[in-house]
Parts: sequence; C-alpha cells; structure tokens
Amino acid sequence: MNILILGATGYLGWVTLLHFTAQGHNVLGVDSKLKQIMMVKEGVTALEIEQDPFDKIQAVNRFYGSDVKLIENDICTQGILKEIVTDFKPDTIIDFAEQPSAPLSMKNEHNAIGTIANNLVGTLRLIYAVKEINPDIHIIKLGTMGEYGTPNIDIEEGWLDVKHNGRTDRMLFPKSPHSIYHLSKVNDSDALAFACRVWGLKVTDLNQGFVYGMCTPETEATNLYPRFCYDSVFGTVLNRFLVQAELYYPLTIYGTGGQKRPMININDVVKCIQISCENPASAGEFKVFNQFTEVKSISDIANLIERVTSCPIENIVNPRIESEIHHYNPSNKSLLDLGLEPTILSENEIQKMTEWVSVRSSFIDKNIIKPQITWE
Ligand code: USQ
Repeated sequence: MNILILGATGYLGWVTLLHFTAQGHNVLGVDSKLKQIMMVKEGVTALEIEQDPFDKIQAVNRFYGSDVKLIENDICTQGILKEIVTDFKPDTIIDFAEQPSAPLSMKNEHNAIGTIANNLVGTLRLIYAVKEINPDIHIIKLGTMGEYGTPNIDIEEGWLDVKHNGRTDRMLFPKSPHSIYHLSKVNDSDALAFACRVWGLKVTDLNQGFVYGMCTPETEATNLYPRFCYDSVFGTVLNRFLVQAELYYPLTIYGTGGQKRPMININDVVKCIQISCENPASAGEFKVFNQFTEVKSISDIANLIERVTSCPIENIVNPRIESEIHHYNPSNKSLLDLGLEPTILSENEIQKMTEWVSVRSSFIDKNIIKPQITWE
C-alpha cells in the first residue's frame, strides 16, 4: 500500500512510520515541525537530544533498505496536500498532524485560537484534497476519547441509538470536551462525519486514550525512538510519572486522582492503526473506534508506579477543570473484536519503561515538571 503519514515525526507518527516501513509498504511522511517550534517556545525539551528528522529517515532507510521520504511542509497551507496526494497516490492517509496539547490550548486566547485554527484547517485541507483528487482514499484520523468527556452514561463507539418521542435514530454520540484541544478534535470529527455524509468519503476516526511508553518491535530493532515528552505541557500523565520516578520527584497527581482515564501502550497504538488500515470504512461511512485498552484512575496509575519504584506521591492542586469523581464506562469492543491483543500495564512493563528512562536520565530537566498552565 501507499501510506501517507501526516505529522510523521511526532510521538505517534514516528512509530507508525517505522511500523509500516518494516512491513514493506511504500511510506511518505509529512511534518511541519510545529511540535519542535512549540516546544522551543514553551522552553521544554524531550528526553533525548532532538535528532534531525531527515537523518532519522536516512537511518530508517539504511536499516530496512526502504525508500521512505519526508516532506517538511505545513498541510494547512493551501495546495500543499493536494500536490502531495496527486504525486504520491496514497491508498490510506493517517493524520496525526495536530497541535496535541490540552494545557497549551488553555494557556491563553492566542493559543486557543491557534489550536482550533491549526487542527480544523488541517482537517479541512485533508478533506478537500481527498474529495477532489481521489475520494476512494481511506482517511484514518487520530481523535481522542477526551471528545466524549465524562458523561453519566456509558460511552459507545462514536454513535448512539436514540429513541425520542416514539421515533429512533442513530446519532453521533454527544460530546463534552474539557479543553480547547479536545474541542478542536470534536470539530475535526464533525467535519469528517460531514464529509462522509455529504461527499461519501471513507473515514475511520480513532478516539484514543492517553498513550504511554516508547517501545515497539521497530523502535527496539532500529534504536530509533519517538520524541518522549515528560513536561507539563506536552507529556502525557504516565510518561511524566515514569520520569518523575527516576528523579524521586513526588508523582504529581492532579487533585484527588479519582479521575478515570482510558489508556493505551504505544505498541498497541500501532497495532490498532494496522487493524484500521486492514478494515477500511466504506464509501460514506464514518467509522469510529475507541482506541484504548484499559481504564484506570490517575491514583491507581500512581500507586502502581509507587509499588515498582518506591517514588512517593503528592496530590497537588488540580490545574484543570475536570470531574474527579464520575461514572466512566466506555466501550472498546470494535478493535478487540478485530483481533487487538492488549498490552496490560503490569509491574514488569513499568520496570522495563523505567529502565529505558534511567538510561536517559542526564537529559531530564527538573524545572519543566511542575504544571504552570491552569484552566482558570
Ligand atoms: N494528570 C495528572 N498529573 C499529571 C498530568 C496529568 O494527574 O502530571 C491527569 C490530568 O488531570 C488528566 C489525566 O491525567 O485527568 C490525563 O492527562 P494527560 O495530560 O495525560 O492527557 P490529556 O491532556 O487529557 O490528553 C492526552 C493527549 C491527547 C489524548 C488524550 C486522551 O494529549 O492527545 O488524546 O490524552 S484522553 O485522556 O482520553 O483525553
């Protein structure tokens, strides 16, 4: 297959690029370097020195004997994506190319508007490129479980059967995001569902839980790992805790830690994307998979890490506005039915990840751990 990956040098784009390259697919990556630019602006670094992405791609091609190419450009710019899609002729486009941080989106008006604009414009460029050049292309879009928020009913996969005044319909599941970033993903989903409904595009929207880890068979084989963020702006909670444990910095539970979140190991992300590629949506279908493997409260996660590392825990004032006591029962049946075998967060898995972090401990910057951005 010809697979086009947007946001190819990011945390998830990178492992996806490696995975499909290892399988012998024809892969093209596009990345605007937005994340690196935002990290510099926020004064944060990842857990390794940022390698030049073109050098990393060369290393991939040497390792696999492949011919992966990387284009450094912004898909939000008019015409760019149409040109790429015309030349490369993808069968599938996997889109990770977004501003990914909830805290950054809540920092101020400028960042809120920047997040909504960047994410929605990129999605619209993608929709128009596919619609005008080849509507048969399967779009796989990375969405988030955070689109649903924490409703007081069980969360279905994208759609809800509704009975109202004696009539029934199948409607998009109501969304209640708790950050501008998550709201931007709701906008993306709405735009993509519209494109399926009105123009017959084929879309799979992957509503993903927070991701943790760094190891996939391909990152280990090539020793080419994704960018691993642990700061309070771009790091996801479990990755942050792993680095905090290395420092013996009390694990920063926001609030009581009673908030329950869906989560997924990075290795399972790659498996889910593969399953989605192999089971494309049909023309006009807006398919939604809830992409997570486990649900845990933040306290449960911290307690597990404390057991393995003996790092203490601290409940700090929650910088976010979110429920800390709530019902949470989302379905993830579709991917399991299609053969996903979940990696479970075990003490062994934590041990293995902390060893990976430990080797890179000289890169840790203690000053970027404490949250600075609040939802107020
Ligand atoms: N949290 C802590 N301590 C920390 C960091 C976070 O208790 O040091 C808590 C937060 O309050 C939140 C939860 O952990 O309740 C998750 O926070 P996060 O920063 O790991 O994730 P979040 O900003 O909610 O969003 C992330 C990714 C996003 C992904 C989403 C899935 O940035 O791309 O889609 O996780 S979901 O959690 O379902 O929204």
